[in-house]
Amino acid sequence: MTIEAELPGVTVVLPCRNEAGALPGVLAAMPSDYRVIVVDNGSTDGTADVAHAGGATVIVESTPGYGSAVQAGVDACKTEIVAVLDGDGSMDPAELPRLVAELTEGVHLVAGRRRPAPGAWPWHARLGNWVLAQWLRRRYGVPVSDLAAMRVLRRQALVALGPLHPRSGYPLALLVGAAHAGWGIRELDVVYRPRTHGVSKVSGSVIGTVRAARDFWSVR
Ligand SMILES: Nc1nc2c(ncn2[C@@H]2O[C@H](COP(=O)(O)OP(=O)(O)O)[C@@H](O)[C@H]2O)c(=O)[nH]1
Ligand SMILES: [Mg+2]
Repeated sequence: MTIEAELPGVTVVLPCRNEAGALPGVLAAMPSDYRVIVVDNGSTDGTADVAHAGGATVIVESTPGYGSAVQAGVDACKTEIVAVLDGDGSMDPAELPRLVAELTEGVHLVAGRRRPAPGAWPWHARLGNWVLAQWLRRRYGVPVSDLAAMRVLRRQALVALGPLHPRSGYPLALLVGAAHAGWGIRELDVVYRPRTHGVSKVSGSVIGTVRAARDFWSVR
């Protein structure tokens, strides 16, 4: 078996499609000792330039979808710890150190449980998320009440799960994989605000939620 060279510290993966407006605020709130990888997927608004200007490493992933973007970012990480959150300003990177601190012995994943501010989370997306989290609890005993859009993980454990899902099924596939692998999982509250700029690509509309639900369904 090859022993991978692994750096200490945290790399944050930000999947971004057309997040040029929100990204400067997200990057400005990042803990200064964290590395940041922005994974762009065909943005047309200069997201990659904004990410470069903000000091992030930029990766261009050709396969569209949230899961493909996250996977590409994780593949490029070299640090012991990987964090993933949205690049739309809805989550606060300043909360990451608190999650990282919970990644103690035997814990592989610290999952953010979104505590929404008014207007942050459309009812259909929130309901779908709740139903799936209940299903995960009952079927696999995964101790979460949110599908953990913001998460902190041990990189080697994540890589060992292999490819998960190319689109919106990724967060659910991750938790199912984590259950099969017997990961230690902790859940902590995180704030969830309305995105600061731009428009939702996933669950902001009913049609987007239906698409996401179809992806989730394919994970079971
Ligand atoms: N690179 C990439 N990022 C994506 C894609 N779809 C969504 N994202 C990003 O994933 C994050 C969550 O998407 P968002 O549109 O906010 O979904 P919502 O929170 O469910 O409304 C944001 O940072 C998006 O820019 C994609 O196909 N490629
Ligand atoms: Mg969002």
